[in-house]
Formats: sequence, structure tokens, C-alpha cells
Amino acid sequence: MQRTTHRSLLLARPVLVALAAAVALTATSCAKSEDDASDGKKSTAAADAGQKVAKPKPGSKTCTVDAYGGKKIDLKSATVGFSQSEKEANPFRIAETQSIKDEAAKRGVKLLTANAQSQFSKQISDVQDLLAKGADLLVIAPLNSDGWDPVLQAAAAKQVPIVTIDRKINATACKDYVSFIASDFVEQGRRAADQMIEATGGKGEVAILLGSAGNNVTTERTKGFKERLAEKAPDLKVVFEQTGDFTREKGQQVTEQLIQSKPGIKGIYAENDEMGLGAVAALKGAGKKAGDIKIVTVDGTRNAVQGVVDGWISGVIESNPRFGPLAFQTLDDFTQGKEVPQDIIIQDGAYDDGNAEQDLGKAY
Ligand code: GZL
Repeated sequence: MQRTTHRSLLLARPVLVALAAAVALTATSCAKSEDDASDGKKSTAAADAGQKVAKPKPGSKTCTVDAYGGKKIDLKSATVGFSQSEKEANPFRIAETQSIKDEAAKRGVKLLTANAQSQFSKQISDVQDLLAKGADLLVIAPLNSDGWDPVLQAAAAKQVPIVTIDRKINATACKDYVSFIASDFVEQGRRAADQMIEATGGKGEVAILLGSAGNNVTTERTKGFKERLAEKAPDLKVVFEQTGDFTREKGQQVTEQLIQSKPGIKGIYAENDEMGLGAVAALKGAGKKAGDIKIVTVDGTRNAVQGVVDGWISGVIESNPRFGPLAFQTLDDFTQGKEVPQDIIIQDGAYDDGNAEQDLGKAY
């Protein structure tokens, strides 16, 4: 897709120190940090109550408004449009939207929001509406990774820069969108496998409740999980995989089928907390006791972390939804002409029986 490049700026290339500043994110930390968790040590002390810092993905290229073909604007006088993908029944989405709203309010930036209610066709029309309403900049939390061309063309025609958060769109950075800010979903899968190996002793049969199809989160969380099992616990076999569409209802339905068809299943990896909580409901309904089947989930919602405290869930890998500060910092730096990373990784914590109780209040 061609973009007219308006070289409206003679930019001194900002030094990389501006880049480092652009990705500093201060947020209330909630669980043991990725570094602690990666060595597999149980967290005994409270998680670092300090800061969580996002970082440019190793090897990330940068983008400037000049290279992108945008125009320099003052964020304070701009209108930002935010497109949320899924209905806000899922605490991940509630927290994600709230983070965007809080940061806009903190910065005094006018914000327009839309929610696609988990319907991709609606998300496309939502973004078209945001452009029609005069959004100067867009932050998009995509439902799917493909099918974005109409939006990219419409935004480019109006020279409206896009920052994508959370899930990836299959397009070109610093051309179709400025930056992509997200968790490392493959690493989340690896860390979930570590917790599953610990919970099950590394032997037996496990099931995966897959996320919804058509996005990178599901494929990458599955990839990381399977890679780690093969690497560290080849006797822990995945014998069942079925999507629960990232919803609690479907997660419960699929788990009810699972325990009928695989009565010897030892563990369930749910690719998000909502499905994991659905699995807990199914096990309770089948008369199982807490811990009979080990459950590991991803997100870090309050109910799932309570499930760790109650013994129904063995571990939760956080998927940090607090994109607000980082998304607006990226927009601010970009519109001022600074270099911004094309790929930014937000740091995630984790919960297990070593820290869930003391850190419960920090889950979302
Ligand atoms: C992950 C996000 C996922 C959450 C789910 O960043 O895309 O979508 O893990 C949500 O809870 O449905």
C-alpha cells in the first residue's frame, strides 16, 4: 500500500536515549517478574512492588514520523481514537480499555472509543467511524491478525498514524502502522509449560484449551507451550486440543467433554483465564476436588489468581493489559518527531502458590 510521504519535517535524528525513554513504563507490578519466574524458583517474597518496564523487542527497528509519512501534531490538541476488539465481559478487556482511558485523561487528550463486541466486521466499521469522527491518531486492539487493508488504506489516505496493541496485525511496521506493543506470547507459553511441568511432575497427559482462531496470541501461546514440553518434559504429552474461544462458557463446555473422553487427564493449559475458570466450573460440576487436575492459565485476572489461592489453579502467567501509558508515550514521542521502536514488549509477571495470596490485590 503506497503512502504519500510528506517530508514536512527536517528532523535531527533524536538520540537513542529518547528511544529508551519512550518505552519506560511505570505500572503497579502485580506478580513476580519475568526474570524471577524464568529460573523456575517459587516466589516466596512479594513480587517487586516497584516498576514494570516495557522494552523494545530485541533487534526492533525504529520509526519516525518522517519515515512513516505522517505529520507533526501536538498530542495535547489531538483526538485519539481507540478501537477495542472484544466485549468487556473479560477482565482483560476491561482493564485494557480502562488503562487507555486513564492515560488519555491523565494527559488531557481527547479520546473517542469503540467496542467491536468480538465481531471483526464491526471492528472494521468502528475504525472507519473513528476516522470519520476526526481521529488524528488511532490505537487499535485487533480481534484478528488479517483483514485490515480497508482500514489501513483509509487511515493512510487521511495520514492518521496507527499504534497497535496486544494482538498483531499482518501488515508492515512504519508503513501501515507505527508500532506494535504486546506481550511476548511465545514466552508466556513457555512459562505456562514450566508451571505445568512443576505441577504435574513432568509425566502424564495434558490438554490445551486453545484461544480463538485467527490471531497470533493463540498460535504463539501454543507454540511456546509445546516447545517447552518437548525441551524439558517429553513424557508430558498433549493428547487433546480444542478451542474454547477465549470464553468461560466455551471453556466449561470443552472441559466437560474432555473429562469424559480423557478421564486420566492430568493437566489443563487454558490459553486465557476465562477458559481456565470455565474449566474449574466443569471440574466442580463433575465432583472433582481442587488439585485433582492441574490447571495453568494466562492473563492474571483477579478470579484466576483467587483460584490459585483456593488450590483449583496451579499457576497463572500474566498477560499485562495496561497498555495506556506505553501507547500514549509512543504516540507522544512519534508526533514530536522522535524515534519509536516498531516492536515493544510489555513485561508480564506470574502467580503461583508462592505469591498469589500476597499479590492478589494487584491482579486485574
Ligand atoms: C492477549 C489477549 C487475549 C487475552 C484474552 O493479549 O489478546 O485476548 O489473553 C483475550 O483474555 O481474549
